[in-house]
Amino acid sequence: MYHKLLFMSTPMGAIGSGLGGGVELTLSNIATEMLRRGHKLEIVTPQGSISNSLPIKEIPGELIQIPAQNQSRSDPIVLHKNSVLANMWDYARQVQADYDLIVNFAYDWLPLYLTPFFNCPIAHLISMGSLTDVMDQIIEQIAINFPNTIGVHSQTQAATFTFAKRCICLLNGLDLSIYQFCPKPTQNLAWVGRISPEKGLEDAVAAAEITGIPLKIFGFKQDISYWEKICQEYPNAPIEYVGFLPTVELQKELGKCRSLLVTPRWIEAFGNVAIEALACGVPLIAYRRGGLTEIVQEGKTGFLVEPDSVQGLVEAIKHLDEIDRQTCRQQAETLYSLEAMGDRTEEWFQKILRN
Ligand code: HBI
Repeated sequence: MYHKLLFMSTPMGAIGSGLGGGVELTLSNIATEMLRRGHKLEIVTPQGSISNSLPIKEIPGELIQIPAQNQSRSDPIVLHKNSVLANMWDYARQVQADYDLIVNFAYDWLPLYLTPFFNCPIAHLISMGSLTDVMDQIIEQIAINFPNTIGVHSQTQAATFTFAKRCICLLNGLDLSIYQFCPKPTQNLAWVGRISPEKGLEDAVAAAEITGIPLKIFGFKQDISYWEKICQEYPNAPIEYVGFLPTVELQKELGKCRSLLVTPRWIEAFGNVAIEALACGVPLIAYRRGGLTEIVQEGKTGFLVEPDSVQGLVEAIKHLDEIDRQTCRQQAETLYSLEAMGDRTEEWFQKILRN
């Protein structure tokens, strides 16, 4: 049974710009797998997107959607003039008759509000936990009136919403063929992510200073003053800022590390960098917070640590030799391959189309 799918990307940035965060990777991976399975598909995305083989439809408009994670709970919805989000959904309205299912990847109010106005069914893959009252309300309304159409990445993320039991949990998936298993690591620890306060980098740096084990830092320096504050606070920490690397280069460097430290201050819906590390055979040391609590298999593929406890990180580092790196790769192959994610996603789509 083949479907005609219309994927609606995030308005945060053109595909390939990196501005769309984890959603860019998620959308591209699901699209690749759906095409491989024989489904027809088009991706609607802001102008300026680059995408090797994926069929994209670029839409003009202002990329000025406020990042939802920067809003406070009571913030109202803001839609600017010539919003690319509004333009993308006007295009979807015009072509909806050519598709069996529309899949929304944006964490925005408009696609959810428009759902009852469309004839074509719409699936929403929600990329973050509960952030604002107005988003919670509209997601709940759709979850109730359009059963099975709300997808999430983890039970912990779903649990941030009052309607958790109405959410379909999809985990996430990667193209494992671009992640090479590395059996023999160097001594280095790794930290990967946007360098921004909610990612808690300072704790990983503190652990490197205490243990004296070098820490390689990968990621986009989003908040320069935050980075400079860390350097002033830990002048002797053995850290090296590698920079933002594209996936193929990142996995090569990450794979050589003894462990990935994951130190989020906020509830990460999932943990894309964590499954990238597992795919390379790299054990995880992560705060017991958010989606990571469902990824780390305690004592087998890593250790979960008391949130915000640097001492906990230091303690876990001492036990790294107990972890078999092959087991880490195995978990990625069992749970996070494109095949496994494709099965979960296809099943979700069928469930909606059977409604
Ligand atoms: N904020 N308003 C808004 N819309 C999005 O689609 C969105 C966002 N913030 C972050 C984000 N998407 C992606 O980076 C996700 O990967 C989290």
